Amino acid sequence: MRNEIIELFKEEGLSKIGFVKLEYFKELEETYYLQYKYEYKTEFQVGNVDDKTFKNNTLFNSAIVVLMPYKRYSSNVKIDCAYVASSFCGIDYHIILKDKLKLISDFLLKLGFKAKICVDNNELDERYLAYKAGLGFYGLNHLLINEEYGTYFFIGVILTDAVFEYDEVKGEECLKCGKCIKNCPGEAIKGNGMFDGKSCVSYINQKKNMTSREERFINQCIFGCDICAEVCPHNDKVTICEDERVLIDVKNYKHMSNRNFNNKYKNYAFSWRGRNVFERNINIYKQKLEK
Ligand code: B12
Repeated sequence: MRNEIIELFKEEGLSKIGFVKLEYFKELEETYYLQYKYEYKTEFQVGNVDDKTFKNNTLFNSAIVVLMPYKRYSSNVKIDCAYVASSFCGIDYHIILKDKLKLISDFLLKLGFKAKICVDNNELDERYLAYKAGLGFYGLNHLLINEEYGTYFFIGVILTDAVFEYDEVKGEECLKCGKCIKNCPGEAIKGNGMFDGKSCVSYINQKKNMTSREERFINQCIFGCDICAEVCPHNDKVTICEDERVLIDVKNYKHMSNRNFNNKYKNYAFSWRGRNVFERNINIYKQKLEK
């Protein structure tokens, strides 16, 4: 069955797949503890040490983890255009990845197994599962790094009660050059295993109520942040894409109605936060340009 699943994913263009035995991962106590001890946790973040998903899980035995690469764009954009981070440039990955995962979950359901699709919409630490599945290693920047895709991929998971032959963690390691730490605009990357989610610019530009101190971090990349990925030497092999991307002509930007915003952007991942956050960030960047 393992091979059949791998083949089904391959037909969908996905070739990085791993299988993990679901259990209570004791080592997370240490890492979660570190993350959350200093109030670094944001409302977007998942998991608790006593998370039932890992502790008392009786529904599922395994996680099938898959990586889906996304295009890497350059931040070399004309100064009067705002843009969104690479991960938000294409059609929403939640839509694409869930469709692909559905084929596998249907396959498992037909065989009489349980199957639950997870892409960001769950309490699971997806990076950790992908790490356990042997699909990558942790960078100092806290992103998971795959030897072929660098950091430019999304993670999708299927939980199932089926049992498989499982994969193992790979031995590779981050070069620990420290460029991500030096270049992180919010100083979110601490370098000692901790990540201050509240200072990550990707968090700041997605949150609803921003303080005036936080406004200082709004820049040309108005949604998400690519800096810790751009400077990472593990991404040197990832080609920079020249395709069209979402660019916003800031000086000529006109206020949009919700309906127009949805018509134009509803299939992009950045639209999840709605028009207000999008326009707020454009306006802050516009004011900075005018100064
Ligand atoms: C909340 C969230 C955010 C928040 C907080 C990010 C953060 N670092 O926690 C914000 C909005 C800031 C964010 C930003 C981004 N995110 Co995000 N995010 C999530 C989400 C929904 C939950 C993450 C979470 O709370 N994890 C729990 C915490 C405790 O994990 P952690 O911070 O990674 O802490 C672990 C590490 O410290 C780890 N660890 C560190 N070193 C080592 C070493 C070893 C050996 C071990 C065992 C463990 C370990 O141990 C901790 C526990 O596992 C996940 C989807 C999901 N459900 O997992 C996507 C996810 C992590 N994000 C993703 C992406 C693409 C991004 C952005 C690149 C988007 C962008 N361009 O702006 C940035 C990158 C920021 C960064 N450097 O991490 C991808 C990651 C892809 C990848 N290659 O890693 C995910 C998996 C979404 C997906 N389905 O693909 N994100």
